[in-house]
Amino acid sequence: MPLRIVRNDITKMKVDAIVNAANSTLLGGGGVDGCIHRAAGPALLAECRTLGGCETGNAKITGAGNLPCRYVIHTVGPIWRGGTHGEREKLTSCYRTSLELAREHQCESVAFPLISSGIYGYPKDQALQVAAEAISAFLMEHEMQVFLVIFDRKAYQISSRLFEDIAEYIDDHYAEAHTDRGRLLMAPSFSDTGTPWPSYKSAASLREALAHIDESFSEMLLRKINERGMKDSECYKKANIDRKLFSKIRGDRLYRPSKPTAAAFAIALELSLEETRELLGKAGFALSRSSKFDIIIEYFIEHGNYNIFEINEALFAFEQNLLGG
Ligand code: AR6
Repeated sequence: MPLRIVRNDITKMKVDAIVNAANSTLLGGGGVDGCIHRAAGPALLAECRTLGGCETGNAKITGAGNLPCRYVIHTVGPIWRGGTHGEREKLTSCYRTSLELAREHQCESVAFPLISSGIYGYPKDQALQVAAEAISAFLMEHEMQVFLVIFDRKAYQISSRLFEDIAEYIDDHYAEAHTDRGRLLMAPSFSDTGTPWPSYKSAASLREALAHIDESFSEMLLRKINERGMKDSECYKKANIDRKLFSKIRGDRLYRPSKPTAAAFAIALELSLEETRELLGKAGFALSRSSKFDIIIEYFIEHGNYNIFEINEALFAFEQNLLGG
């Protein structure tokens, strides 16, 4: 999965490069900077001394001392001063220049902390949004495995309005699924093959479904990609799926994806709820209102928001599996 949000201590990440949220002297400090220098040992500071500092929004690369990665990329995030001093542009630039530096050094995997969101005071929800946007823009152009490492789940927030809105949506739909009426409405129906049978709103969509009754998940996926005039790469990147997994699905008519993979393609293809149910059904899954994961997916589709990184932020906040491979 090209962008993954994980909870970990960044010094433990086994990737080609980790990124340090440094200050302009590059001579160490508190927060993640302190953790990285402590874990790397004195060789890192010795190499940093030769770099002559670094400007805000820029990045420099060194070896990694005793860390399990090969490189440390030091970037200097902006100090938050109310958001009107070009903070967003500078923070975006930190991610972009760090990723470019990683690519120049043939790194295939990179881990970032949430730059500027600690001592530098950038509001965490906004810092996360900038990070996800900047990384996903880069991943539309390049192949790389990128991790966004969140140290402490409590320190992690999606915007509180979005959180409350989703929480409310979950409450409403959970309640619906647990009343008798809701239960009847939600009772899954199955076809002969045991595949959940989606409901069709119109005769046309039923005809359309019958025409593709023998279609497998991978065939349906490839057909939808064609119908939308998308390139394969555009689709798997939007789905946050790596090329290898996509090739496997493409080459195996009967490939059975996991639910997060199947749902990720539904989001990449911007399918309606009905079409999403149909695609998931091809992989043997249903969208149920007894599952938070499913309700969150439904929430975003209903709101016409197909940004997989935003959806993953919300899934992460509600402690659910993330979309992708
Ligand atoms: N692994 C992953 N994330 C971490 C770790 C860790 N081990 N430790 C902290 N974080 P900060 P900044 C998170 O303050 O805001 C230093 O003194 C932390 O929870 O490290 O860019 C530098 O020298 C937060 O979400 O960096 C600069 O002077 C995020 O990392 C200044 O701090 C960034 O917090 C830079 O401030």
